[in-house]
Amino acid sequence: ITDRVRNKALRDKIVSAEEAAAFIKPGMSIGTSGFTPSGYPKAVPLALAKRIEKEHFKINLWTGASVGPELDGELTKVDGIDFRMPYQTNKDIQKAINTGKVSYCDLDLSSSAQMARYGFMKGNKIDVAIVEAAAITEEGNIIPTTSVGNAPSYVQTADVVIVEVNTSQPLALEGMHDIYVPLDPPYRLPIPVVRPDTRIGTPFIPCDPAKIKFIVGTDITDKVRPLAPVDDVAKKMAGNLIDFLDGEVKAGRMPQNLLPLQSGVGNVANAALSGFINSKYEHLTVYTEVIQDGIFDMIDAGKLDFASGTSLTPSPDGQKRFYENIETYKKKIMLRPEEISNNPEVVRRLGVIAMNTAIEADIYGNINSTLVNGTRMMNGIGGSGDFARNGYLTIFLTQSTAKNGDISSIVPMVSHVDHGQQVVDAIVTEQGVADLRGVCPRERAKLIINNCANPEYRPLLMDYYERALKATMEKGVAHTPHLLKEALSFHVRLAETGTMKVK
Ligand code: 0RQ
Repeated sequence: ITDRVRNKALRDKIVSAEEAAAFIKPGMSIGTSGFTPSGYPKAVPLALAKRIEKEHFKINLWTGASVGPELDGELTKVDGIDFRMPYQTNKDIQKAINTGKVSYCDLDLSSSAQMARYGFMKGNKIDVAIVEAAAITEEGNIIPTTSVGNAPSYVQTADVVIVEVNTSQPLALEGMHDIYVPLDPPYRLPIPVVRPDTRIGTPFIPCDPAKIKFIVGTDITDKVRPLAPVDDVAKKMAGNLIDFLDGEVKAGRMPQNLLPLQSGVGNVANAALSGFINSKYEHLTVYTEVIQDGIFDMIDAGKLDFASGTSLTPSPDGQKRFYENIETYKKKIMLRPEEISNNPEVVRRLGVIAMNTAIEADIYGNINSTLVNGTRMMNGIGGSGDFARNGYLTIFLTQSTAKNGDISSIVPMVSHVDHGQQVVDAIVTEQGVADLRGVCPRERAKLIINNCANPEYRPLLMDYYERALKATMEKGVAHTPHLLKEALSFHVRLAETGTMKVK
């Protein structure tokens, strides 16, 4: 790694992962780079997990979003995490969160960095920032790798910085990043991003070299994950989405090349993006957080002019494709801190088309993205709220059923609300589209049930709605008709019988 540490004086700080991990004390708050299983530190967390296994203590872990198994997985297995924020997807930590072993604070990603800077979080401050780097510059600044996440703010606020220089990450990543940390109130200035490709910051994370206490070399690769193949149901959903956007262009509400696209993470979001590849749209732009395979496909198909995000989140195949063609992709991709990629001000200014995935939606258009049956944490809100609340057009996608049809993704009342009906412009499933703009709740219910619900569940949902309407009309309380004793009956039936279907 010596060549990658360009500041000669800093080379004296190169130590083993074990030596660096030995610095971490029980109860410390650690802020790491990483957003999805990309660009997170690996060697120091693995060494820390080994130490915790022997010495039995806990730390608080603050990241950009989800990270790889070397962090959430290994540290959870040794019971080493007390507090975790702001997003996760690892099965081990999910179990620990849902059994009460880990205190998890699920946050809008755009505000997680400033919460660290404001001193709002447990422990109030970050003791140690651990950041993965492709290189360290002559000045001691840090060149990030496949994600930026919250690393710039964690470096800024931490007392001590540990840099993991990862030689599996190509040096060609240098130049892809645009690092900008806003000033805090009361002197905050406008964030000057006016197009997805506007460059506003530096290609490195500014860092006072005196803060860098240890540098560790590693070649452990990002543990990217495969995506589900785009099946027929997903294709239908993507087709419905494109038809809906076609209508917007025809109606003159959107330009011929649409507006900057944002799409969430996961199988549904990737499938949605796949719809654009064979569409008529050209010169598309993307202003999003995660850059998945679908975006590489759009670049390869010549459909995409530029993509701004905070993280590259390819599948293993996509990762190979990216590394092999990095010089081409680099011209069209920029990675920013998540505070900027997801920034409410910028999302509103650019007029982003926000396309996120729901776990379930209710007949009035409220969306649950985080808690299965209202109690089991899945991943977290991630950036979905940042984009949904500020988008030009806010769309939620979901397949109409889950778990082989035993769960209806459209329910009378969601068991938890992440996105209130006021921000939801449209719901798209493989069945169709409910355009909810300017529509009152009673009309919304009919649109969502008839256009989006699975035919198998439509009669049950309509029966609920009609009885709720009658009962609330009689009392003059029918703005949003509900039968409180039955509102969660689909969920109760699922818990009791294993299916939402009436047997
Ligand atoms: O379960 O994992 O046991 O197979 O949820 O579902 O259909 O594969 O969809 O990968 O797109 O994830 C909402 C979780 C969807 C995700 C969610 C079960 C289903 C399966 C996954 P298994 P799919 P996806 C950008 C923006 C919130 C954060 C966000 C998410 C698993 O998109 O976390 O949008 N979103 N961030 O069987 C019970 C239901 C269900 C259900 C699906 N109604 N009830 N289980 N599942 N619907 C990203 C970031 O911010 C970083």
